[in-house]
Amino acid sequence: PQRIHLSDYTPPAYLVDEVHLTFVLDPTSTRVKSRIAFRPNPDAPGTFALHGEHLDLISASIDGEPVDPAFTEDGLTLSVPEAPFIWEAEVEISPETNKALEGLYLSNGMYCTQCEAQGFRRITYYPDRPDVMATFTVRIESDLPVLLSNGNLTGRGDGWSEWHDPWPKPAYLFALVAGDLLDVHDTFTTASGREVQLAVWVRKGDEHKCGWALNSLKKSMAWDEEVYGREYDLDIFNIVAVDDFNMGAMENKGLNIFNASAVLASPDTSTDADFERIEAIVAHEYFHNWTGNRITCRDWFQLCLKEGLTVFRDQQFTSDMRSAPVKRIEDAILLRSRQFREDAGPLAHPVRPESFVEINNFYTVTVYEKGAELIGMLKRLVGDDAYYRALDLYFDRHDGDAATIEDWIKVFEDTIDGDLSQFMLWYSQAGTPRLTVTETFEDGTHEIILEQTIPNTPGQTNKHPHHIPLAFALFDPTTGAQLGEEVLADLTEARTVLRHEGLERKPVLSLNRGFAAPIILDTTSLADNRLFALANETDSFNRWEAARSLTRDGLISLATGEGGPDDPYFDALAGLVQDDTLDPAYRALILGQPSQDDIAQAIFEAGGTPDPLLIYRATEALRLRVAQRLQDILPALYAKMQVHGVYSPEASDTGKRALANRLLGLLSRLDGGTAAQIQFDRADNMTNQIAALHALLSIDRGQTALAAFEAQWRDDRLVMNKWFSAQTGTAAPEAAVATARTLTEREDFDWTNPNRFRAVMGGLIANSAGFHAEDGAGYTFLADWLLKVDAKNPQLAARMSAAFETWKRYDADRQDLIKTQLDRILAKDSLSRDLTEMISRIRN
Ligand code: B3K
Ligand code: ZN
Repeated sequence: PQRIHLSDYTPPAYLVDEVHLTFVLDPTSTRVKSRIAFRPNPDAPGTFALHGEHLDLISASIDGEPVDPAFTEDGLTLSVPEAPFIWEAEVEISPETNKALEGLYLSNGMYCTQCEAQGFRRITYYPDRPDVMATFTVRIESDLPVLLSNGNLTGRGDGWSEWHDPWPKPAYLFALVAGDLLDVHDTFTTASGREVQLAVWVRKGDEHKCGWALNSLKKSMAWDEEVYGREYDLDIFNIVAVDDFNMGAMENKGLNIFNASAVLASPDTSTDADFERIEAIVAHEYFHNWTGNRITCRDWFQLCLKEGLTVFRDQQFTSDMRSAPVKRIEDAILLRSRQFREDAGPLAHPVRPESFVEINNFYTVTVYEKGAELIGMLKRLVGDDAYYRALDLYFDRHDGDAATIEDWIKVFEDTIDGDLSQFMLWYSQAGTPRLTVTETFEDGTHEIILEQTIPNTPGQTNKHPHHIPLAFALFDPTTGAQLGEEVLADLTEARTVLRHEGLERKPVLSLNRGFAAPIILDTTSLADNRLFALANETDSFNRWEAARSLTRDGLISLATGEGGPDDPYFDALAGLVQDDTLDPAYRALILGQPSQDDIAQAIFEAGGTPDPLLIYRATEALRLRVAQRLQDILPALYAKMQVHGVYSPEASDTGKRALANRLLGLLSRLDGGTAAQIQFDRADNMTNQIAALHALLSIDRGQTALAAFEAQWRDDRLVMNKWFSAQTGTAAPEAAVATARTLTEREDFDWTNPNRFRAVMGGLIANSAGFHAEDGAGYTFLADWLLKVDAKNPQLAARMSAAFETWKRYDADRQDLIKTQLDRILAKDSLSRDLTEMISRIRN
């Protein structure tokens, strides 16, 4: 397969003004007629070529004259007039047999599309690249009652409908849906008075699960007007729920298509976390209308232009809807466990990659989450006021463009009249920067010496220092009071010294407040500050961080055969958890443990070899010790955190349930599951039901509840996914692979449904000690499934294969076992481009 390089970019040789498509839908022989107005690009003359894959070309003509194109590896080519012309073609495709879930496919009798990044070429011949933008007119013919496409409805009759999207768009934003659907609708009036028809389209029976998504959509629309001054630009906004979908959702212009799990919500079937996730994904896709659709990407290397910015915007939105400190901690947990891990392993790549074989492999936590962190840092560096002025300029200057990261940074440079070339390195250098901190104190002068290094990553060595905005504060060691205001230091050198004079005592440092820079702080020298921070820290992130860091060190100590945390740690935890001035959601986070995988990474980074089983035992042992220390207060606090009355997914009740359920997990270590069983039996919402089930399963008392849960929910696919993942996720290490195998043998384990496959396999992978079982059974099991799934759905297989990215952390035996599986996968004939690229990168 061919490797594509950013440096090889050339503009399109032919531009498109208008696209007309007619679909005559049929499960195995859908006909797609296209009528496309092309014109030569005066700035970039070249040959005419169209992308196309898995298409059966029936006929083609130019300006009405039949033509006979030459087929190429990824489409066709043909000599064409040096003047505007009309290309017409008819192709046949088979949605029913398309299990890759890319292009046009059938999901439970419903037609739908997924075109990002390069799925449109599976629908018809087209210049399938984001810098070719055109208006689309679409006619759909089918007996199905609901026929949808992008833009506004322009006509409809028996067995057909017609749509026109006035906004020029790249093909990846094209969408079509046809099915027996119902809509739940509402309206939104924009700031300038335009009334927009909003609808969520679902199967019969799911109507009662649409309210939350609709409400989230309205909140998003209002928020984007208020905060970014962005109004919606069509008369209709449709959301469709689809059962089989490779990711969360897709921002197609005016017709967002969602994984059913990212849109359907009701208290008895969805957890608080589901509600929060749905709110955020609805917002994310809606926000793409400006950051992604109105301004799109010139090429796929610029993916972070739309994704990093849109993630940042949805994070801001969630912070405003809920608790900003809690959201920041949640984001940091995700970033550190997933993105830092990616950055530290064989799959590390810059936020703007320089080359790829399969672009779908680059929809990563680095592009998305680290991409969002870069926006956050930019905002810190220039200040809020300049940030929003820069964004106004961006929307103004680039509306209708397919833009680049250079365009984006230029907008900021012009706004602040400054030079951000060093900041640009964040987009091109992979790897998480490490900041080593040392301090000196002499004659009232305190020095903080900060040394910055960026580790080598595949293909990249000898990196330049980054421009890091580092927020810090000093505290008085005796009074515990903060000394002066928080300061933002601009680190641009490999070594920086921050000096403070005239101090009576050596101050206590609080660094990288708010986790404003996505870096690893080497805090060995600050370890003594953590109990102080738990008591005195004024930055909510760093206070949580102190607890987190103590918990992590306690687990490492236990996992490496030492004694674990001391009394002061447990005392501090007990104090915090009972502190009613703290948000319950925050207290729940304080009680949380890093994942076993995080501990493995930490041990590896400290030069050790992690033993998954010992780490598992350490997490269990620490939970028990925390439970014992909190023994006297657990029942009362658990009772106090119960929420009575009508269920609400808003932050305040959610926080109480989060704390209550965290306490329940601890309680069940002491009472053998009595409280958890009572909660399970009485639960009137999914949050409490599934938390109780998890608590019971974790202490191996879950069989009765498991059966009851299945009997209650066997007909609800989304709820049953929770049932599947709960089992693989909580199984004891020695039973995990067998549990997963048994589940995959069930009738209702339909692995062509990505949600179901991820439920079982994702649960197993998260169960570190189970997946990394000494005999290698977890590795063989995953490899078997990757091979099987890859033959139908390469994206799904490729994504799951990242579970192997950490293999070099482990002992020689485990490494050998994994290597054997990686080589076995690579040896398979007709492996997809997706999985070949992933496994080869991991193997190196
Ligand atoms: N833009 C889509 C992701 C497309 C993934 C293609 N493999 C969803 C999102 O980020 O909003
Ligand atoms: Zn996105």
